[in-house]
Amino acid sequence: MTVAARRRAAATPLLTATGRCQVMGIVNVTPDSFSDGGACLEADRAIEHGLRLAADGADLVDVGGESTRPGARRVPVEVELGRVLPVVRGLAAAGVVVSIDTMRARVAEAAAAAGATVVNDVSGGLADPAMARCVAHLGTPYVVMHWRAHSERMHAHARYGDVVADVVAELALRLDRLTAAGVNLDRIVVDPGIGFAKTAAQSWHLLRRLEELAALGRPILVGASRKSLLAEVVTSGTGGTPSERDAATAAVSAIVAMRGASCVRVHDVAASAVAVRTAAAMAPTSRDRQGEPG
Ligand code: PMM
Repeated sequence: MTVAARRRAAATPLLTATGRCQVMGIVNVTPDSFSDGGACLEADRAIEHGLRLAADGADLVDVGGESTRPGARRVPVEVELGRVLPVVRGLAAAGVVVSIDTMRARVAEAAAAAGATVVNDVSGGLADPAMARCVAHLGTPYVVMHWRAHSERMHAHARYGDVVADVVAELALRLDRLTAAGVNLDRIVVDPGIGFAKTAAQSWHLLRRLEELAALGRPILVGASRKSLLAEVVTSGTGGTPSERDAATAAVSAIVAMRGASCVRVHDVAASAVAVRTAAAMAPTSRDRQGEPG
């Protein structure tokens, strides 16, 4: 790793102990993402949106150019590069910490050259055999999500014995394989992959038993924002449009922050920025633990 890359990696908030859960804002430069597809397809609008998320309190902004909605088809690598690179460049130049949401080593590498300092790979290295070596070389923090198959086929893979135990075991295997390929374990963040090859009930189990992911010994990122599992807690009775799930998303952010998550990936940053600060303010202090009055 170069000195500059080491400095960038060290400066990324994902792996820095700040005492509170970090907020990753989402910029999907796609026509078809499930909740915000098409809103940011032009680079200028995507950059403007990313800047707004940073102003709303995002600690970092995640830029993606390929939808992973259930049933989504893959896009050619050139299309993905064309979507994300100007946005990564524009946001990084404005001083925003940028993560690149990609399953492709080529995109991760080009995005890092354009200023991204975190790689967020929903496939945890399974989609592209070149990703492990790429990330090892870049030395950036690497978000390793639990994943079983591409979006077109993922529903057929939502079969588990005990979903939490199976996700922990599969992520542990991923960590072994990635570190064997040269990825620094200290740079890895794990993610249970809410909604990816999981039914709503399975996703709720993972959130309910989030503490069990701590067995992996790595920071935990949770991406539940606007996802379909939240439909059942929306009070409109219809499950709500994706943006009507923002209040539920913020509630999840507060709860998982209190239960040890290091980062939440969300569309509505302002609400979750308040939620994670509320969780931090309510966390027991060492005085509370010793039974001293405040
Ligand atoms: N979910 C989506 C995309 N990228 N990355 C991580 N690490 N975790 C997630 O849960 C995740 C992700 C799909 O949601 P979107 O279409 O709203 O971005």
